[in-house]
Amino acid sequence: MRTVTRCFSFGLSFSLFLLITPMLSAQQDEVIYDEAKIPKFTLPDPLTGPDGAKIETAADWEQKQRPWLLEKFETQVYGKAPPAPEKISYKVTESSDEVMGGKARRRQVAIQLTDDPEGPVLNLLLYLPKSKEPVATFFALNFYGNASIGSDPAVPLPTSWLRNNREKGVEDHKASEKIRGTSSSRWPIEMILDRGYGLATAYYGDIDPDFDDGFQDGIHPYFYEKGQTTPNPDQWGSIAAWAWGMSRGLDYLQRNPEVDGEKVIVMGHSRLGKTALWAGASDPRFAAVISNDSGCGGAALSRRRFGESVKRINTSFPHWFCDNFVQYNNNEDACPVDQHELIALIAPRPCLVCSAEDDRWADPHGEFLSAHYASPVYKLLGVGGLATDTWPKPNEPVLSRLGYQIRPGKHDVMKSDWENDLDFADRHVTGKAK
Ligand code: GTR
Repeated sequence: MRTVTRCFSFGLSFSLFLLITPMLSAQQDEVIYDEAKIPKFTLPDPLTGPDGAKIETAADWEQKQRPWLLEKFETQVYGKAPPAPEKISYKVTESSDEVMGGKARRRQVAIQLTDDPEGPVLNLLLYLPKSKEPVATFFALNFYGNASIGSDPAVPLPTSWLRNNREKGVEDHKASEKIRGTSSSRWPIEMILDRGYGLATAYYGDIDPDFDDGFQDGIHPYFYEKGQTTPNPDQWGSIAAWAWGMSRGLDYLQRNPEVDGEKVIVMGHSRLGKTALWAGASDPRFAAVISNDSGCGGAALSRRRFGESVKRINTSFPHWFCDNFVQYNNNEDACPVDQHELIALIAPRPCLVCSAEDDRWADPHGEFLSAHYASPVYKLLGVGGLATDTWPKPNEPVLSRLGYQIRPGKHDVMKSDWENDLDFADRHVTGKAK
């Protein structure tokens, strides 16, 4: 069996897992919040090929193992996305060089997601520091529309379907003026610009509204074959659609000469952290990847079943992953891959995994272990792995090229998260810091 031939045979913390028992019945649905209750498991080894042979060179990784793993994530976890549309078409809908007291620029761009001019549009908001040179830029999707990230009155309200939310003034799935700035604590725009980076964002619901409607709305129907009404079991769910939409955003960013298209950092929180990881893994044009509290189906190891499990996530959010992923409900060991291999797919590019101490649902320790077990791939590719073997304490970020940080507090994006993200980008993307 692949999972046996590809298993790891090293690592102190991992061997401990092998010793830890009380085995839970595979059927048990109790949420595990205790390391001692994690069932015994064996992780697939990213550096063992499907035939059991060791991957010993960068060339074997790039030519054999990486494509094999990528295909497994495509067909078993997130679902295959279609190729990019043939034409890239976008329209600048608004532009100003006098933002934030004149120190920044703003661009708003409607990106056509399909070749159909009536098809869905990704409304991208881009803030840029005034700079003569193209700037490295963070690209992160948002949960409630571009107007929610700040107080800027020039940013229109989202028009796509939104989850109802009284505090944010969303009723009947439509935004109202009340939404403006309601997510601003997660978006320290001025700090990002002051550090010399651009910030691009777009509403994830522009790509695919985040509810289970059998994939009748959003981007999916535009790619159905004649007679097809829902994606095949190995075709894209919503996470893959959001990631694909990010690639379309990147198509535009790489054409804007104000942006350094070789230095676009994909970042995301929670379900959008899962999305950021998959976007970075599936689209090597992203220069670096940062996941924040991404949890199950993101950075956390599925086989640990700690906090949110594969069954839980597939039950609560049946539209996020491809239908093939459902066969791993209470059956994680049968999956040919685990999430450390998702991070390995990003190698040798910089990747920072971020956790929050109280965010146990997302399994912070499992997020760390994913980075830890992806490390051998970074080392094989000659860039050095995660610079620690032990789970760091909160507020002691390990900003190696494959990095990890945990902070105190809850499931959220905080200013301190962005400070680490910026420090990480300074070191590994722009080289502003060593
Ligand atoms: C939770 C879900 C998590 C995470 C989170 C979020 O309900 O269980 O996997 O994605 O939502 O995106 O906010």
